[in-house]
Amino acid sequence: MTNYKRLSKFISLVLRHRPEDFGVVLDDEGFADVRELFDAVKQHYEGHFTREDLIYVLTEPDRDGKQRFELDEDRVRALYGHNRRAHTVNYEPAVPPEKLYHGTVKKALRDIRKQGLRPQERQYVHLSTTPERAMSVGARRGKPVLLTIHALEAFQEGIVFYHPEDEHYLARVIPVDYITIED
Ligand code: HQG
Repeated sequence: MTNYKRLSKFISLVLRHRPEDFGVVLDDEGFADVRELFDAVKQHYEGHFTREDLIYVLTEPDRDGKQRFELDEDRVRALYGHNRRAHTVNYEPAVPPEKLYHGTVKKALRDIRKQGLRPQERQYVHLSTTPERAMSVGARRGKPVLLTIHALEAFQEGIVFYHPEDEHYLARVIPVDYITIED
C-alpha cells in the first residue's frame, strides 16, 4: 500500500468511524478541525506525515478516482461512509436521477428482498450513479450482483436522497418496491 493510501485509510477511520478515539470532535455536518485531525495523524504515525501530506490526501482524488473528503478552510469532513455509531451527519436533500445503482452480493439478497436496502453499520445506504461503480463496490464482498434503484420514483413517493459528491447518492433506506435485482 502506498503511503498516501495508508494515510487516506487512517483519515477515513477517524472521520467516518472512530473520531473520539483519536481526540477528534465532529459537528452536525461531520466536520472536524484540521488541526485536531493533524494532531491525530502526528500522534498515530509518530511524525511520519507532514501537514502538506495531509492536505494532499484531503484534496486530491484517490488513485481509484474517488473524492472522499471535503476541505473547507480549517474544517474537513468525510463526504460519505459514516458509521452509525458516530455522530449523525446531516446533508441537504437532493433530487436523484431516474436510476441509481447498488452493488451487493448473493447472500444479502434474501434479506434485501424482505427489508429493502438498509444502512447496516453505516448511517446511510450508499448508491452509485453508474452500474460500473456499483459493481466494483459489490465486488469488495464477493461476486457482485447489480441492483437498479428506481430513484426518481422513490423520491416522488417521499424517500429523501442526499448527494454528498458526484458519484454517490445516500438515503436512509430503500424499500424493496424501488429495487430491481439484475440476476
Ligand atoms: C448490504 C465504499 C442484508 C449491502 C464503497 C452491502 C461505497 C444488506 C452491505 C461505500 C441489506 C453493507 C459503501 C439488508 C444492504 N440485508 N444486507 N437489508 N441492505 N445490505 O460497506 O454500499 O471506498 O456498509 O448491499 O465504495 O457496500 O470506503 O456499504 O453489501 O461507496 O470510500 O450490506 O463504501 O467507499 O456494506 O459501501 P457497506 P456499501 P470507500
